[in-house]
Amino acid sequence: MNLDKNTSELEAQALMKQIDAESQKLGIVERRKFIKNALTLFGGMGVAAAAPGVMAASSNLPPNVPSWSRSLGKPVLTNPYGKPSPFEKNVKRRTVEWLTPDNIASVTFTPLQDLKGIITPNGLVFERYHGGMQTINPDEYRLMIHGLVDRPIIFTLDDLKRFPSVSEIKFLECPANGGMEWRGPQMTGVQFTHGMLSCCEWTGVRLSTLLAEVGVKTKGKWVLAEGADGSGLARSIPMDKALDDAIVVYAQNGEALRPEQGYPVRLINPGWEGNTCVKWLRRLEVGDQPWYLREETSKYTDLLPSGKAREFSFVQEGNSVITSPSPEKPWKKHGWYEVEGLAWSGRGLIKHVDVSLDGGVSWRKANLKGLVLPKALTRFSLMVKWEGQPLLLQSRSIDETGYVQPSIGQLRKARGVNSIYHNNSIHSWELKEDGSVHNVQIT
Ligand SMILES: Nc1nc2c(c(=O)[nH]1)N[C@H]1C(S)=C(S)[C@@H](COP(=O)(O)O)O[C@H]1N2
Ligand SMILES: [Mo]
Repeated sequence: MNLDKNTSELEAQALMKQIDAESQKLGIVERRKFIKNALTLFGGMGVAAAAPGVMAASSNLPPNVPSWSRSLGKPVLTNPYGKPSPFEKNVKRRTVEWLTPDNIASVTFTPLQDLKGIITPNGLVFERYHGGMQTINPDEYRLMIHGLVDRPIIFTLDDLKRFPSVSEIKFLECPANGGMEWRGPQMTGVQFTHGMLSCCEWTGVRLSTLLAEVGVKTKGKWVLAEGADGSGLARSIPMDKALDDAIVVYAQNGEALRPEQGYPVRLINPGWEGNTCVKWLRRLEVGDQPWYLREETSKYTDLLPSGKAREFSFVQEGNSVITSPSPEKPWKKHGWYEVEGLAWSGRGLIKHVDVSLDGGVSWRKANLKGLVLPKALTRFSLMVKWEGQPLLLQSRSIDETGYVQPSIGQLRKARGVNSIYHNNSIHSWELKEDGSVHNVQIT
């Protein structure tokens, strides 16, 4: 798989021009020449990645005063909507070309290896579409609530924003996360083994608030949530969940939902399968039974060895993964390193994370860093001194219900290998003597 075709020739030329102009301003002719030569040298093979390094290698390192300390910077409003440094362009969503037949009913993965803390920046939240991304005019947006209710209603976006709002940090995970690993290690990086995962601060109205407004009839036991995109994705949510912590969301990490995440309104069912978190939410219909019993719609189930299917596996069970080191983040020198990763449970708080360096023979307790919140990503870390010995790295989470993350062997015993969904098994990385990291499985 070709992960990165770095920067194109054009971009490299633009970068060079910029460096040229800046150098001229400073009268740094020598450096400019040097860069020009270097660029020709590196031509066509990842030029931009080389250029910044080349710059640094010239006159910007101590004891010299770097160019950026001797010139004025760009004015305010250079980027009216800010964006990351051009040197961070490798931090991006990625697809796996062979995974889906087209790129409309498809998925991109979050670069977990590059993130810090627990919040996923909006531009890096993984995307999952059944019928592509839609861009909806908020003036033409409506949410209809009907079915077994006393006062069916159609809300505008402004109407929704007048209700008391909540803001909560919750993870969102597609149940297919890790699904390619049921039969054996397959994906080449943590972005692909675990990147159908994000964690945002979501703001919106509790679904319970809206349901109180319309008045649910006593026979109303299920809520059908339907999306406005062409896929018409619809999921039936049990009334208990709808009245518990479900949120009708219009903001994400402080700003309006991104189109990728269902602008202007989506449903968030904290801790539950991502597919229940219907984007571009158009309609909520209260019924007395799950929707698929009334009409054909697709269902998310797990095919078991017995030939039977497990259904209503709504909760994303306790999980964890080491994000550094990882195939994308090898170790390059001997000495101290911080092993870091993420743990999460759809049942609530992460209580405890263990890290093993020897494939699960012995375990050490990891630290939980920063915010530890229910149904949110939780960051763990452990300092490790590496002297070049090979390691078999694993992490194992325990949540507040006492649920211990299972091994892939335990999970296969219970579910076989025909499932796509709900592989929350302990993940293993093999760190070799050269510091490179590889996806392996230990049962
Ligand atoms: N309307 C609609 N909602 C949808 C989908 C979709 O295709 N259409 N995909 C679902 C699936 S399968 C997942 S995993 C999550 C992904 O949310 P994200 O794209 O914000 O990461 O959205 C869910 N909601
Ligand atoms: Mo999904």
